[in-house]
Amino acid sequence: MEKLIITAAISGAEVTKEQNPNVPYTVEETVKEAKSAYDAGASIIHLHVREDDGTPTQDKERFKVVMDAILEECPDVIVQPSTGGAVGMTDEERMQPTELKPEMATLSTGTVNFGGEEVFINTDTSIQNFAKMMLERGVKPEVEIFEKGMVDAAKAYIKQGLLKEPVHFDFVLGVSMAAEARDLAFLVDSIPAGSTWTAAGLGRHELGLGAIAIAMGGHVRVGFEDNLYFERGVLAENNGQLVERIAKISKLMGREIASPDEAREILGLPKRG
Ligand code: KMH
Ligand code: ZN
Repeated sequence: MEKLIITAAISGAEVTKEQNPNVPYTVEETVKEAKSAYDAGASIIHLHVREDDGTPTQDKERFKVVMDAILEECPDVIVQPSTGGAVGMTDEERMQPTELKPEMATLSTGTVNFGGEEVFINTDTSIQNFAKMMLERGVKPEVEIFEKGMVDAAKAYIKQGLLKEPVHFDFVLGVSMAAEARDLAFLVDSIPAGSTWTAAGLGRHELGLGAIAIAMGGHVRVGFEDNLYFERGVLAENNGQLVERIAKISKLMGREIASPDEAREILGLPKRG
């Protein structure tokens, strides 16, 4: 089977040091987390950045400093900034990191409830603008899917020429849609032939959904954005611990781990210059 691409969502925008003191805020902490994930086998770093006090920001300059520092330590890694940012940010704020022309960035194709009063809003107009800008800037979207309607929306954007095939999807399950094997199977069955996909299970679903994705031939995302625990009641010490565990499971299941350049090839990204 194809090698496994591991994405590490090292920081997130909603998780805090109060929940796990190892959540990175400063540039140094964020680089340390990226390096621990990279050393353990992650080929993609999905990146949110924070101010030193933990406030989420999409500030282009902050992203540049963090991305440059990550690439110093992990020279071949694929850095994938978030364009989701944090709930409540404007589209203009959210789009800023794509000005840096990263190889990839996320793109959510629908609106989703995050619990309580929190709604992650993505209107049709916003999504079209985000997709257009990513096309212009040569940034490959990772299409973030929280439920099946977002796959159908993505297919409409393909038809409109706003998403180029082959599309790479990330199924983030356990937020809106459940994270059962049948949910993942339904989504995988719904995407266009030739697409690639990753699964990210929230919290206690991270491990089980990851193993299912490995068996199905997909790829896996782990990390503090999705899950702060190594096991029930035990906080993860760093992102590397979570990456190392899924890499071990993958190898036991007969799938080797993709290097960043192998991940580029699988995802159809241009070779590094
Ligand atoms: N933090 C959420 C509002 C993404 O990174 O693109 C958005 C999110 C998805 O996490
Ligand atoms: Zn994210």
